[in-house]
Amino acid sequence: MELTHPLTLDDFMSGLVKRNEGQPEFHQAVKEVAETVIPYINKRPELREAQILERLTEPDRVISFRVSWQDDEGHVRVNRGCRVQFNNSIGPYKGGLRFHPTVSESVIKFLGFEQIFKNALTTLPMGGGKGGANFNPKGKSDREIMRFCQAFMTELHRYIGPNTDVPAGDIGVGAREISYLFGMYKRLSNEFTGAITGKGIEFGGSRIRTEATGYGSVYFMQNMLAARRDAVEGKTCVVSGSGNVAQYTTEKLIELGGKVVTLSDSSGFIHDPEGLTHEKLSFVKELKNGKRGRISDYAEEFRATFVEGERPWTVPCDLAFPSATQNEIGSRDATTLIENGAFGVCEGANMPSDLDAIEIFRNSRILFAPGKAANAGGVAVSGLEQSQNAMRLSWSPDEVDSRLKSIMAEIHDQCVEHGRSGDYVDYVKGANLAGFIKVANAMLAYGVT
Ligand code: NDP
Ligand code: 2IT
Repeated sequence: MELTHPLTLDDFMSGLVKRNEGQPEFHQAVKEVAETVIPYINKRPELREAQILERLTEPDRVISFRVSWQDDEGHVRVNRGCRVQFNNSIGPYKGGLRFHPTVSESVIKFLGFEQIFKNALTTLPMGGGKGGANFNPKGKSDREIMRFCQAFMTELHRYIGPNTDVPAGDIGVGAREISYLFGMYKRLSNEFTGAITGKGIEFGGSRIRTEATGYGSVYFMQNMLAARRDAVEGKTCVVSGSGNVAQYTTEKLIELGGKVVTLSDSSGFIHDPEGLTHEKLSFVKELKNGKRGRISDYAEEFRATFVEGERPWTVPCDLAFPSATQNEIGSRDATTLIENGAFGVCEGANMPSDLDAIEIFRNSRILFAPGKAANAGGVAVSGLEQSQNAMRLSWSPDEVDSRLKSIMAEIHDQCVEHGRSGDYVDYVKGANLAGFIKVANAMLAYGVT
């Protein structure tokens, strides 16, 4: 009988918070989705009766495991590894692994939850999952990283496989870590299968996977701008982060005539008013991917300033590309960006804007692309890597790039279809609804599972 009352956000969230105490990042990610899908659920009683939102917010399983390894001094070290297999309604679980000291069950659950909708938006058959460890790769030797990755995979391999769950990279997990992880997976399973994506080109990796998240984020911005007959050329852009996503966002922006004036890391940001060039970006790639140094070195190498301990949102810009980590934009940052003239924000990172910042962006009606739409290019090309592995062939860079472009355009179209009201497109509502409807319909079709 209670089903005759409409579901309210407050009731739903108070239950969710009770069931998931002490997991603020997870609460935040769910609230953003619930707010936009509950009005839709209230119009489709069959979704309410089947408890689709309640089921969708409870992971299929959470696997937690010990990772014991030895550092270069021979000391035994212990970390906690985790894999959240959230939802496999439309395909095998798929999502990255994060190695960072801040990793907790809450962080992995927020990422796994977002991944369900993001993966649905790509149009490829992928479910949602995420994993990682509270391991800090900073300052570790290559051998320590190898031993950690091997210890991590010694446990994880039991739960993954090309038709079950396919991990990839995320913060702290790049080409080097994926290689160690895949090498160990291959040994333990005695199979050469595409159970991990982001692999090297020589052993089953896809062209353009390294570039895909950053390029895809810029393609998404191009789509938003094109809808109002505008383009990236000549725009001043603020980018945060200096890792994989930030580097290839910057590369594509430079290629399209944008002027990127900032990059950052956890120590602070650099401001280069003249803008990055391909040569300056090569320095950043070598610094971050090779030497694993700090972004402050950029300011010493070129004529730029380094602002310690701050984020770049006070630097005036037309377009902002938060590409570092969650909750890096709060309400004050959002207000500052808008006051300084920013009219487009594209989330390369996962959940970089907190709920207050999102509200400010939506109320101001600027172009705001949420991460689950804007950064879906990475997992999309991971999906293409899975296809190439299954077919035992590899596509050319142009072929993968053109598929990436059409997938980002398709995601943009879905956001417009579900988020348009009058001449305004609410990309948050559009992305959440489009992803939700696809997964919810599949869950409904399966009955109670
Ligand atoms: P990387 O590890 O390559 O780079 C992360 C960057 O963010 C570094 O510059 C790092 O600085 C900075 N950073 C990390 N944590 C913090 C923090 N707590 N405070 C300030 N800066 C921080 O990761 P990626 O570029 O791959 O990931 C960046 C974001 O993009 C993440 O949110 C990730 O989930 C998301 N993403 C990544 C995809 C991918 O394909 N790689 C796909 C879709 C989304 P420092 O070196 O000082 O730690
Ligand atoms: O957040 C993400 O989408 C990723 N880290 C990429 C996941 C993947 O499976 O390529």
